[in-house]
This record gives sequence, C-alpha cells and structure tokens, in this order.
Amino acid sequence: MSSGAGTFKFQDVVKRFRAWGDFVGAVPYGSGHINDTFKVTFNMAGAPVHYLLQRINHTIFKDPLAVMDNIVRVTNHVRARLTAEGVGDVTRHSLCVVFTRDAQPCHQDGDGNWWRMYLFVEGAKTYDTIQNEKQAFEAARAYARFQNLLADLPAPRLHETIPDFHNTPIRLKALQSAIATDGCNRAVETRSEIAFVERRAAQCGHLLERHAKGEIPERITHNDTKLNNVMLDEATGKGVCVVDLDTVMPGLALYDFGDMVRSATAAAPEDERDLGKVRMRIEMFEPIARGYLSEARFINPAEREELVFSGRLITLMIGMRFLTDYLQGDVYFKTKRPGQNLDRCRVQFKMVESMEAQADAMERILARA
Ligand code: GN1
Ligand code: MG
Repeated sequence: MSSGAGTFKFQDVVKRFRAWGDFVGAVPYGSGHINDTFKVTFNMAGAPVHYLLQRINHTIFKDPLAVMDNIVRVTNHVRARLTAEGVGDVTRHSLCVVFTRDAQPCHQDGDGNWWRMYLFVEGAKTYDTIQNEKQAFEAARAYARFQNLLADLPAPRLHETIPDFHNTPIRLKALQSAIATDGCNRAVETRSEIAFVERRAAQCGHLLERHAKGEIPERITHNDTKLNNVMLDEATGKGVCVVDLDTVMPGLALYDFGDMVRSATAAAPEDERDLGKVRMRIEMFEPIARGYLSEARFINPAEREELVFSGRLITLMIGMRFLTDYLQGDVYFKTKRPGQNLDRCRVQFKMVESMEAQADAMERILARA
C-alpha cells in the first residue's frame, strides 16, 4: 500500500509484532479522522485470529512513545481493576497492546511511520449514529465506568499527548488566526459560521475559569468520547470496550460528558449536508444522563451544574476546529470530498442551536436523573 508517508508492506510491519501464526491479510477498518486503522487476519495453526493494526498520525501525535506510555499504563490499570472485580473476559473489556518482538509498545518503520497493534475485540461493534436509547445508555455508562476505573491510576501524571487539546479559548484563538491568515481564501464563504462563533466567544472560557477557581477538578479523561469510540456487544448490546485511547490524559470530565451528548444525540451523521435532518434528539439525552450518572458517582455539584452546558461547549469547539481546518485547507481531519470539513462545521453549529433551544428541557431531565 502506498501513502503520503511512503510505501509499506503489511507483511513487513506485522512481523515486527508478537502476533502468532501466518499473516493472511489486512483491510481498512473504522471511521476515525486521524490514524490509519486496519483489521489484520492471521492463521494461527488453523484458526483465524484478528488483530487491530494502526499507523499513528505522528504529525498530530508528535510524541508517539508518550502516547503509548499512557496507553500501556491505562490499559494495564483497567485490566488489573477488572480482574480484581472478578471480570472473566478482561481482554474484551480493555484494549490489549501487542508488543513488538523487541518488547516495545510500537514500531517505527524505515519511512518514519509509527505502528501499534492491539488484540481485536470480537463480537462487538461501534456505531457512527445511534439507533436506540439502550445504545445511548450503554455507551454513556461505559465511558463513566472507564473514568471511574482510572480515578485511582497511580502517579506520575499522564503525558499531555496533545497540549491544550480541550482548551476552548486557545481553539478560539487558533480559529481567529486562521481567519486573519485566510490562506485558501475561504473566509468569505464562511462569514455566517464565523459570526456564529463570535456571538458565543464569551462562553469559551467558562469551564476553564471554574477549573481555575478550584470548583471543577482535573481528572483522567478520555477526551474523544464520541459514540463510535465505544464498542457495544453484538449479542447483548452492552458496553464492552472503550477504544481510541490516544487522548486519554488529564482533563475535565465535563468535556467527556459533552462529547457523548454531541455524538449520541445527533439525529444525522457528523458531515450531513441536509441541515434539515440535524437536531439534538432529546429522547437520547435522558438515557445518556442516566447511564453516565449511574456510574460517575465522583462528579461534584459544580460539574453537575455544567452538564448541559458542556454538551453545547464541546459541540461549538469541535465545530470551530472543523472550521479552522477548512480555512487552513483541510490539513488536520481526513476528508473524502471537498467541503466536508465545512459541512461538519455546519452540522456542529446546527447541533449547538438545537441544544440551546432545548436547554431548559435538558435541565429538567437532569434534575430527575
Ligand atoms: C477526531 O480520531 P477520531 O476520529 O476519533 C479528533 C477528535 C474530534 C473528532 C470529531 C486527535 O477523532 O478530537 O472530536 O475527530 N481527534 C483528534 O469527529 O483530534
Ligand atoms: Mg478517535
């Protein structure tokens, strides 16, 4: 296979890892916007065995070894806690890193690509758009449980794999600077999106201000809790495994809750072109709140006050990030067609409006949850 970062042969990559058996093949997998993901099949003494192989986007994750250091610590800790709780099939409930033959958590090839491998979690699926309330409940519960399991991760502090990842004021500045530069001449066609953000600029610092006052604590958070980053069991529908751990690091639990609301209440895909289909489905908010609060008993009163706001804020921020990328010429998020980042941005802003309009109803649901 060839790519911008050079050509590679799967056979050469996979033989670096402690995967047993004969390599059979690899196919692209999932719908992530950042890394390249493949489902790899091996023939292990006659039995087909799958692994997940990923090429880490090292333009975005500039220190892949720090990313892997976090992931190894986090997954070992989760596995140890689940084992202590008596969970039998722990290798389905926490990602398992497959180390290289020289005992490293990832492999750098001759072209500078960084690779890692996980056991493939069988019998579970992810969803880009939610289908029913049970999925909303199970996804939210799985993320809360993940936060819970990491609450007692021993020191040292995890690496910040992307500095200021969820710093909304800094994301706003990045957007403003992209507007000022306007390197692709796209600011004029995004005038109404830019105005949309300007009207909400004063909200951007709210959670970090409460954090600075000591009201909202730093916790270990996932930071990318979209619906398709949690695997649900194909048979029972229950949350099985939280994946995409590159951004697990110190953060605010509210951004995790907010991103669940953004992705799991969305009535349409993240890049839907028909904005008439885009809205926040309040009927999905109730199970998200219930699923999250049933496990996240650690959250304090200040965090509880901001649950509804957090959904709007992260949706606004992710919309700002798509807009910034569009203005900069689509250099960050993978795109499959021209204008996709602008469509993604518009969907996010439509979601923000829909959440604003339903804020009181969301608060009433929370009061009951
Ligand atoms: C990216 O990798 P993926 O597709 O799960 C992004 C998230 C965004 C998300 C929007 C490292 O996540 O922050 O919320 O797209 N990840 C990174 O869909 O930037
Ligand atoms: Mg992801």
